Amino acid sequence: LLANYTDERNRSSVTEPWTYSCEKNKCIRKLHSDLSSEVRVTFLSCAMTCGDNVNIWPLPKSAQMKKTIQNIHLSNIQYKIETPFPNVADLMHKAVALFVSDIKQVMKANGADFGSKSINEENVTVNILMKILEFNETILTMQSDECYHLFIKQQDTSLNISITSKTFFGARHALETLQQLIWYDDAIHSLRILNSVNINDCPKFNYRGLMLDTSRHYFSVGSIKRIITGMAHVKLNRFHWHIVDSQSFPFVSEFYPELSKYGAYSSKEVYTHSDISEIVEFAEVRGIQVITEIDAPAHAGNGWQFGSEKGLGELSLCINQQPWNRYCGEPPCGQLNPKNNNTYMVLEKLYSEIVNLTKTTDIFHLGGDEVNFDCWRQFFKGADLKKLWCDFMIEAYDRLVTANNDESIKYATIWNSEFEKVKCLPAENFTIQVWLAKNPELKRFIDSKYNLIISHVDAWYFDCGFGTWRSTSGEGVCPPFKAWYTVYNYQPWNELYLTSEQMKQILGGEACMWTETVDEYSVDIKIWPRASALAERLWSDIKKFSIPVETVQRFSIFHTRFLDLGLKSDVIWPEYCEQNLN
Ligand code: CP6
Repeated sequence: LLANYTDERNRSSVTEPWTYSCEKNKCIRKLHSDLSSEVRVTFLSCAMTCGDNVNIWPLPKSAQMKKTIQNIHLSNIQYKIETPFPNVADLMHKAVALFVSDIKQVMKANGADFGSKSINEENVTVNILMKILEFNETILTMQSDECYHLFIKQQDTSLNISITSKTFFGARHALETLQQLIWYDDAIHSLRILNSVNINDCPKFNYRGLMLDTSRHYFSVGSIKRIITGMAHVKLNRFHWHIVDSQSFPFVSEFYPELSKYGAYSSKEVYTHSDISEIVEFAEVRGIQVITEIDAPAHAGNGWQFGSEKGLGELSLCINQQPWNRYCGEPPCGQLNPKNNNTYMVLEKLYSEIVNLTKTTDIFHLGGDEVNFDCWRQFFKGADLKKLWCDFMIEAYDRLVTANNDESIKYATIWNSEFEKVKCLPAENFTIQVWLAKNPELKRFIDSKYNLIISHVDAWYFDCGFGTWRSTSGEGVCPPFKAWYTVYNYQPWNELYLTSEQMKQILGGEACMWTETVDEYSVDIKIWPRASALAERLWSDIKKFSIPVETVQRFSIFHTRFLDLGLKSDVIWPEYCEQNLN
C-alpha cells in the first residue's frame, strides 16, 4: 500500500494508507487494513468541513456558518463594487485584485495545476457584491469604522456573497475573512468555499500596530512590504515606522539631505521620498496607515553632525561620548540640543515632509523616550532637566502643528518615561505608548486622562531574549523571549476594572520589533506568528483564562494559510500535536 508514496506533500499523486472521517465534531484519520490506528487531525480540508470551529483568524465578533461546501471556479467569480465614492471604488478594485492573487497563491501552494482542466464540472456562478455607502476615507483615523457584514448564501447554481461596510477598511477586512473561507483541495482538484455564512465583525480596538526599527539594521523596501502584507492578513492596521535612531539616519530629507548623507549606513541603505510614498501606497490598499517616527530628543546622533557645518550650531549633543552607558541607552550616544532653536527648525521641516508623505491624519509619533539627564547636565548646569524635556516635547508638538498646516493633532504619541511624574504634557493632545508601566501605574495614566497604546516590554517587545544583545549595560535588562502565547495572553486592561468611558482611553496596542539583533533576512520569523497572536488579542480580545486547544488548532490552520500565501512564520507547536489531541 505504501509503494505509491512518492511525494508526501502532494496528495493527488499518492494513495494514502488512511481515510478521513468526521466523527463527533472531530476529524479522525484511520489506517486501512487491520492495523488499528486512529488519530485526530486538523488538516484544512477536514477542519473546514467538520465540527463547529470557526476557522478564521482573528476570530470574528459574531459568526454563524454551516459547514456545507460548494466547489467553485476562480474564473466564475464576478465582482461588483457599489459606492458613491470614486476613490473608494478605485482602492476597492485594487483590494479585489489582491484577493484574487492571494487565492491563486493558495491554490498553487496546494498543488493546483492551472494548465490542466479541472475535473470539477460544476458550473456555479459566484457573485461578490461589495457595498460601501457611508464614508469616503481611505486613511485611518482613531474614529474610523472597520466593521463589516459578510453574508454567503447559495441559490441553486448561483452563490451570492454580500459584503457591506461603512468604509473601505471594513470591506477590505471582509475580503481577508472571505479568503480564509476558501481553500483548494487537490484530492478533487477543486477550489472550495463554505456556502452558508453570516458574519458580523468589528475590532475591539482601533489601533492595532506593529513597529519596525530601520535604524539598527536597514530593511529593504521589499522586506517592509512583506511585513505589511502579513499585517493585512491578520487585520493589523498601523505600521509604526521607527525610521531613524542614533545609529543610522536612512530617511532622505529633501530639506536636509546631509542627515542621511552623513547618517545612513551607506548611500544605498536609504529611504527616498519615492520609496516612502511607494510603501505608503502599498499599505493604503491594505487598509494600513504608516506612522513615521523621528525619535527626539534622545536617540538622535548619526547624521545630526551637519549643524555646525551649515552654520546651525550643535544640533545634537554627546554624539559618540564615552563611556556610552553613562550618556545613553545604547551606543553611539546622541541627544538633541534643546537650547538651540535650529534644532526645532530642522524638526519642523522633517515633520512637514513626513506629514505630506504619510498623509498624516490625527496621529503622529514624537518619540520622547529614554532621555539621558547626564548628557544634558554637562551643558545646562543647574537647569531643571525634567522641565527642559517637557519644554522640548511641547515645542516639538507646536512645530508639528505648524508642519501640519496649523491643524492640531489629537494623538501626538510619545513613549512612556519619566514624564508621567511631571504631568507636563496635556492629555488632550498627547498619547502615551506604554512600554514600561504596569498596574497600578497604568491606572494612574487613565486617571490623568491620557489615551494609551499598550506595548509592554514583558509581552509585546519582540526583540528581547534571543541572547545576543543587551539593550543597556548590565545583565537581564532585556527580558526573556516571549512566545506567541505570552503575546496572546497579555490583557492588562482586564485587571483595571475601567468604566466603558475609561476603556476608550486604551486605543489599542502595538508589537515592537527593535532590530539590534534582527535584519531583513531574519525578521519574518521573529515577527510571525507572534504578531498574529497580538492581532487576535486586539481584534477579538477574548477573555483570557488559558488558551483552549480549539484556539491553537485554529491558529495552526491560519499558520498553514499564512505559509501558503508565501509568507514566513515560526512554528505554533510541534507537528505531532496536530495528531495527538484526543
Ligand atoms: N530604542 C529606542 C530602543 C528601545 C527604546 N527606544 C528599547 C529599550 C529597551 C528595550 C528594548 C528597546 N532600543 N529608541 C525604548 C522605547 Cl528592552
